[in-house]
Amino acid sequence: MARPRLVLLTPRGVAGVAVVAIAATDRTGFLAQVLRRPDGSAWSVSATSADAAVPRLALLQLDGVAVDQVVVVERADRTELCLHGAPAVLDALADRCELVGPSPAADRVERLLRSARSDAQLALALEQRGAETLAELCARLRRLGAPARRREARAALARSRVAQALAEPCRLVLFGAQNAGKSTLLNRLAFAPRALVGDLPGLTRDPVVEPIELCGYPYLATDTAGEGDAAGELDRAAIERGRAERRGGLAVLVVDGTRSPTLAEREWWQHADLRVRTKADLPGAGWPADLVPDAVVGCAGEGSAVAVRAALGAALRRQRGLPPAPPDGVGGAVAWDADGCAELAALADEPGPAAAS
Ligand SMILES: Nc1nc2c(ncn2[C@@H]2O[C@H](COP(=O)(O)OP(=O)(O)O)[C@@H](O)[C@H]2O)c(=O)[nH]1
Ligand SMILES: [Mg+2]
Repeated sequence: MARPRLVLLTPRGVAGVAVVAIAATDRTGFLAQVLRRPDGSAWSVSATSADAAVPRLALLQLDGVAVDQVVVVERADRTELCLHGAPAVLDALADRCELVGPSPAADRVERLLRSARSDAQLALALEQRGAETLAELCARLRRLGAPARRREARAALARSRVAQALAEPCRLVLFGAQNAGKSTLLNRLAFAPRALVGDLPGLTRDPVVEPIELCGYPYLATDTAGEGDAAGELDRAAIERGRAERRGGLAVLVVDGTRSPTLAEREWWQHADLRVRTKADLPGAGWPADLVPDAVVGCAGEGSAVAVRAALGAALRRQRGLPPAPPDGVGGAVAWDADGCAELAALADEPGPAAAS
């Protein structure tokens, strides 16, 4: 007999309840094998519509041993079993069938629901839980005429970018010269004295990583060792580590705005994703007109944090081309990965996926 397919409807956990579903076509023989009525007599699938969605108690019996009490709900197209979801029970069932987890997209939404750090993330997860799936959306778009299909696919792509940016923190890596003010900036962004600050060059060695939210979008801000003369082996290693951190993240150059940028800073200016002129609360001299920063901040005192966060958050939103963070979800189905975005881009007659940065 072919192994029946059992779909896991709830995320795998270490405890709690697991709900699994078996399709109507697979169920009769399998359920007769593994279920008993509470009095131990044989289980029969009640396919009458009058019984639909009526929960019934049963014993889950594997190799003649009752291992769990389960609630069975029969529906027209499937039977659902609400198990006590201890991993051992699921594993024992998985040995007897093909246990299929939730789709990656559904899993993504469940994880967001459980790990949400803001109201906006929670609202997005709840919205996406009830929204059309991407497959349903794409099937619907294929039935539309070309102009409407393109328009809706483009809107879905834009929604996807926002949803991905809301759900997945973007890595920010602060870099620049020693004493530029990177650690002070990180502390303002974090609303807390996370990194040591001082006039001593080479003070920051290990990267300091802090989850933060700016203008409603989540980030992982990383403070790194300043570029400059390395007094010894440890400082050289710290600078190398900082450079490695920048790969794959948004490189945020921090420049001390009280003096003229050095040649090295002019070089980094070309390659940075975002350029911040700091110490704007102090009198400055010699800032060149040709270097226009994305944000200008003064980080003196903890009281500056709100303004610093607003300035950097707005600059990042501009740099990433993101709208104001929507507090109540994005308004429809989204693609969570590059393949999904490519499918939507094809429906929009666009050349490639708009990957989230
Ligand atoms: N007034 C003022 N001082 C700052 C500002 N940012 C940094 N500093 C000071 O500049 C020095 C170096 O700062 P720090 O954050 O340790 O620089 P880092 O080496 O780039 O991490 C410290 O004495 C800070 O207090 C700022 O925006 N305003
Ligand atoms: Mg530092």
